[in-house]
Formats: sequence, C-alpha cells, structure tokens
Amino acid sequence: MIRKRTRTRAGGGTPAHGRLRAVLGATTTALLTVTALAALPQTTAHAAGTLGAAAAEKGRYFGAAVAANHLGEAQYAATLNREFSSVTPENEMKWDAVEPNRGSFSFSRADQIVNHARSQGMDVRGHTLVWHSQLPGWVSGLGASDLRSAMNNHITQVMTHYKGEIHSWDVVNEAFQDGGSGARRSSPFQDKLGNGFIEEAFRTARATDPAAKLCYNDYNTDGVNAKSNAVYDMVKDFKSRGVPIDCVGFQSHFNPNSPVPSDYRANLQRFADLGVDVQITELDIEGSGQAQATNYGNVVRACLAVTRCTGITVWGIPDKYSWRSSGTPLLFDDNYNKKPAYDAALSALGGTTDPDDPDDPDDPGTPGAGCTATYTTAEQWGSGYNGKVTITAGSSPITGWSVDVTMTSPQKVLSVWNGSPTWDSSGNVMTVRPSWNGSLAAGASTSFGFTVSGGASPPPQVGACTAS
Ligand code: G2I
Repeated sequence: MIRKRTRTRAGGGTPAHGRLRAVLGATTTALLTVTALAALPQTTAHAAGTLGAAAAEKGRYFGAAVAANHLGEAQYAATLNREFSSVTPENEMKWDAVEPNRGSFSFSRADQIVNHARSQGMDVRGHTLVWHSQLPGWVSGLGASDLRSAMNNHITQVMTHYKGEIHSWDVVNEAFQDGGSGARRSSPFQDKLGNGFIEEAFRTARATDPAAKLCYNDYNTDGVNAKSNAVYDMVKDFKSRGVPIDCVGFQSHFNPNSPVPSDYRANLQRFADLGVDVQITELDIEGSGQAQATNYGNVVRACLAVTRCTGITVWGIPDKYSWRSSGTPLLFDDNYNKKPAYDAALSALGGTTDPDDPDDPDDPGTPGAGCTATYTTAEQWGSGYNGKVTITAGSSPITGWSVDVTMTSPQKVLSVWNGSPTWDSSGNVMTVRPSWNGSLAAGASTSFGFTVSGGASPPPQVGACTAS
C-alpha cells in the first residue's frame, strides 16, 4: 500500500484532505478552471541553488523520471532529493507494470516511487494510463466491448489507488501518428474503439479523480507541425464540447535530427490559449557542452515565458540511466556531476550554482544555515487560493522547523495540511510547525499547504524559516 497523506500539489488540483475536500466541495468547478500557477514574491532575495527551489520561485515544478530500481543507489537518491520537486515513474505505472494480467493489479514498484517522492515532499506525475506501448498481450487480444470495459477498469483502478497523490496524469499517451497525415496512430484502442476512445478515457479519468489534472501527452508535437496541429484540433474540440482535459504534455525528446524547434514557445502558447496547462514532460536533449547547455536554457526560458507552462520534467537523472544514454541527453553525468546543461537550466530558472553568501542566514549553501522557506501559490480561484511553503534544510540535518505566515484581513486560513498551525491574537499570523515532517536530512525538503478564503490576493507574507 502507498502511504496516504494530505498534501499540496505542484501541478494543481486539490489535496486529498478530508476537511479540505469538504470545504472546497463547492469550489471544485472554480478550482478546475484555475487559469495557471501564479508566480509570487518569494521570501528569499538571493538566487536558489537547486532546480526544484529555483523553479518553485517561478511558481513551477522541476521534475525527473525515476526508476524504482535505482532508488537504493545513494548518489541517485541524494541527487533526486536535492534537485527535484516532482517525480514521474519512468515505467512503473505503465499498463504492463500495474495490470500484467486482467484484473490483477500490482502496484508495489510504483508505490515505492510514490512513497519515496512523498517522503521528500515531492509531487508525482502519473504516466501513463492508456498507451499502445508497454501494453500486455491480453489487452490487444480483446474484442471491442471487452476492451472498452478493460480500459475503463484500468483507469478507474489505477487512479483510485493513487487518488490524491498525483498532480497530473498522462491519461492518453501518443495517440497520433508521426508525419504529415495528422491521423490517429493504429493501436488496439484506436482500431477497435475508434477516435472516441480518447474522449472516453478522459471522462472516466475525471469521474475517478476529479482533483487530478488530466493531460494528453505526445512527442514530435513540440513545434507547430501536422502532428501538433492534429492534437491542437482535438484539444480545441474537447474544450468546446466540455470533454474534461486540463493539460497537454510535450515530451520534448530532442537530438540533432529533431532539434528544439524555433517555434517551441509559440507552440506551447497556442495550446495554453485553448485554456489548458502545458507541461514539458520528458525533456532530454542529446549533445554535450555549450551547445546542449544552450538548448536546455532555451527550453526552460520557453516554459517560463508561457504563464500556463506549469512545470518541466527531465527524462532521467544521470546520463547512464537514460533510455538513450549514448546521446548523453541529461543534466548529470554518469558520476552525478552537474553538466553545463545543468548550469544553463538552473540559470534560466533564475538560480545559481554558486549561491554561497556568508551574510545570508537563509542561504542553503551556508554551513549550518538551518532552513529556508519558499512560497508558491499552487492554485488560485475567484475568492481564495491554496498556498504551498517548501522548507529546505541547509547543509546540516534538522529535527524541526517553524515559519510565520501572515494573511491580510479579511483573508482567513480554512485549512492547513502537512503542518501544524498556532495563531497570534490578531488571527492573521499563523506559526506553522511540522506535523509529521520535522526531520530533514541536509539539503532535503518538505512542504506544507493551506487554503485561504476571503480574497485571491494579496499573497501571504512568509517569514524566515527557523530550524531546530
Ligand atoms: O521512449 C521514451 C519515452 C517516450 N515517451 C513515453 C515514455 O514512456 C517513454 O519512456 C521509455 C522509457 O524511458 C524506457 O525505459 O519507454 C520505453 C519503452 O517504450 C522504456 O524502455 C523499456 C525497455 O524497452 C524495456 O526493454 C525494459 O524492460 O524499459 C523497460 C524497463 O526497464
């Protein structure tokens, strides 16, 4: 079993918190129509020193695809925990992994990743529910009506198991053909159920976990071309008919034959303009040195230029574990050294690899610094918002922390999760201490969240983090 816990989410959606759910019940529609993650003023003036912290300062997540079998490797886990704020299981949530035989579900490897991520305060992207690849043979053998119920059952069972744990799901992956036809790809789903299988999958997904963002995910759709036009038309049609879709994932696997398109940002923007979030979901860029670094910087800047680009996931951590390791497409080399591409990505996010400032007690790079608190707004709606504060330990482990969060009257905090609040006499200042998440290894992060009513602005003032 995965550990069920309340949480705030990097990619949007409501936390699976009983009290909060009750409070927010009436606002579900408003939450689902939230326009974007907001980038808000931060508590720290200096540049952040990790990808996750720097992205958080821009109101976004920075994630990595993770393989369960590497989690036991100390350097792998340390790099993951230090740098990333979101995790995508690389293979462990795919159909062949979770339902190898009909009706027989096996979540242990995916749970391992989700539990690791949650214990580190990271969010999780779900990948993927309906895909023609890594599909067990029994699925392809079914007739149409059996296939329809197997697809809906698969979505329902998997999403129910992870309900409240996943910020965004790739509901359907890679359903369009490459090349200029703009046609759907042949697959058991397409061939037996027709075009309507995509819509049906999204409707089933929404009914199962209304708080998760539902994404369509594909590759070679990163620039304006026949394939991305076909996806665009589908999303536009879904939005006009009220078919539930919240986001489009752009895999962004680049190499010299398939470089970062010059209209990458414009393409992300045109999808965002349809009223969906966009996410960079599987970024890797073959190459090395400055050329690779420049490409990474350009991709990060493109996401930051699009308000509804809510986060970036790179498809692995060190080059040696990439699905195409010979192209050295990732941010860390085989020994987990940061590559020039890392520096370029961090710097494009507004961070710096050399954050040491001896005068700054909040500086994570300063020995014995204690902890830092970084604020983002996870969701906003007409009359309120969900705030998230990420606590990161400095270069020494800590066993507790506290942060003051000040609201502006008539704003009121309705609910707090992953933290324990006390209030001052004015009722405007809450001091939040850990509920279960007080002990952090050096450089590790956790987060707490809260729902505010009585006005979507101004954002709260978040004071300095005090460690114990
Ligand atoms: O192919 C790159 C990605 C394209 N978009 C969808 C992603 O889900 C996909 O990920 C890759 C994984 O990175 C690979 O790790 O999907 C591949 C399968 O289509 C994954 O490769 C498979 C190998 O083909 C299997 O032999 C192996 O058993 O990984 C499996 C688990 O290690």
